[in-house]
Amino acid sequence: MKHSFSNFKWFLILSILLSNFLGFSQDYYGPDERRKWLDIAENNIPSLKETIKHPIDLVKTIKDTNAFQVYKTESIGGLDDFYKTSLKTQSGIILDFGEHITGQFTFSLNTLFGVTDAPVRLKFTFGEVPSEVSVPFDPYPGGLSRAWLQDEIVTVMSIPSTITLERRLSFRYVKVEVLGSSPYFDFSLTKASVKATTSATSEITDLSATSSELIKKIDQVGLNTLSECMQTVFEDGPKRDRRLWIGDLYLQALANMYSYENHMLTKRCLYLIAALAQEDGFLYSNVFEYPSPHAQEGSPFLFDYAILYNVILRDYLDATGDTETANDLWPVAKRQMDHITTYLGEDGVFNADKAVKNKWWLFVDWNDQLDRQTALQGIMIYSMKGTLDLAEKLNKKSEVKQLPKWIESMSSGALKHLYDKDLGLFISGKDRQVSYASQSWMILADVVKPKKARNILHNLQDYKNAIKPGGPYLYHYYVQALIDSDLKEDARELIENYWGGMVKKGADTFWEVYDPNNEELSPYQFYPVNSYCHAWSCTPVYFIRKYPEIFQN
Ligand code: RAM
Repeated sequence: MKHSFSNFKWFLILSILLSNFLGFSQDYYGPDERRKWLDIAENNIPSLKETIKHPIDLVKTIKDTNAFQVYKTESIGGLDDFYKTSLKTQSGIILDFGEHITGQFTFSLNTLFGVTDAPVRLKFTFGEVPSEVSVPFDPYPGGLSRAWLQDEIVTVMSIPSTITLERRLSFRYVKVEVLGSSPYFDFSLTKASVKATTSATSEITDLSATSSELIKKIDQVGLNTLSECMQTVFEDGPKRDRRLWIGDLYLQALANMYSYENHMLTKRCLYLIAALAQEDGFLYSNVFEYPSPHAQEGSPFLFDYAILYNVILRDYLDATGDTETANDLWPVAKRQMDHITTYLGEDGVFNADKAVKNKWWLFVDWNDQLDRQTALQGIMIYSMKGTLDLAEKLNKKSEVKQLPKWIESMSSGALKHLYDKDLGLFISGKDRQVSYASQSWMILADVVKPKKARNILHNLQDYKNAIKPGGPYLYHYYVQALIDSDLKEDARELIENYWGGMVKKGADTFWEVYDPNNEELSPYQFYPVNSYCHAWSCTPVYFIRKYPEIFQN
């Protein structure tokens, strides 16, 4: 008996060694656990509310240097006549649905005279903003797939007919062009509609009557943004990338907590991300639902998103009291902490260069000039604190005994090596760069107390060459840092100026990228492919509703 047990032991050791040697790695969570998580994710797919929407106007776009991206729309009226008039004579016309919509587009054609002796070829171009139905897409200079742009060519073989485009679309405007038709008959477009979908179904409470008109508008546009992104997952953008990203989820879940309260959707997303983790247990930054749930395998490991997962889980637990889910997913949160020390120096400072050299993606923001070291240091401390809090709530502190020590060494490391006393600012990287990202994350990580944080933020505002946020994702964290430092007035002004700036430029939903001084800014070298209804931009909803004393007075 003894003999066979020791044989078995040797067999086990040898097979582990062999599998390591041959490069077979083990699945960190195991297939059964993953299956269970996927099943839970599936059981929590929300049913989508469907609403039929119709165009409300006909418009044309005109160039105007004062308009957002130099294009604005102008009503040309006559929608009723449009449906009765030859489409051939109206090619290029734009239908305006009056609001941002996500859903499936249906249209009908009818003959006006003659016999349909040939197919009809139509092109529909869908735009979230006027520029998308104005700027030619080709030759396409963008860095992402050309196919994200929403232009669809349809060949209609017989008339009358009603056709629904297969692709789900996200837009307010649709341009209709006739690319081919027969001279022997004529036809009109008699109907156009969209079956709009969302999983944001609950009633929203009104803001207090003392709220300014601008704040009410910002809140509404934020709600539109969030509800459009709420489909069967929290999508980052219903036009693009139509998938679940951890960073976007974090901010959507916050806004959702103070508005639609669809916690089931958050739960589904948390399970989905967990089930689709890398084999070594660390998380992929983004996952897709179709054709079957899968992660973007092969994409670089996005460290800041992976560790923010833990904070989402903690917040979810706080909002729902659902300890079953939190306990279920605790191993995932715990595992994310194992990378804290991977590139941590003896001095308690994160070695960002080394991480990047080893192909980690440090995101933080889209601004290319940003040195990400100090921001990451802050995010690491922030997420360790969130994890510790989660552990406490689940009675699992003993499983993360290392965290208090790391928090302490990274906080003092930051103050010692990343804080410039003369400037009164945190610096980042070998060029000692000063940025909004570094200050915001250090403050959110509570490395400095509010009084010092206030000074830092004042110094930052006075510092001419500080690297500014490249988009709404980082602006969110900056606003939170202002609030945490008791700079409430500044926080309100920022929401009013930045998000309010989009509103004033006609936003129906908030944009993925927005630089007031460069409206054609795009991380993808072609601004029409930007997403103009983007998850991470919806957070004024969270701020306005969480802090009524700041925003609703
Ligand atoms: C883009 C998307 C997404 C974001 C990532 C990092 O592809 O805008 O929302 O999370 O970048």
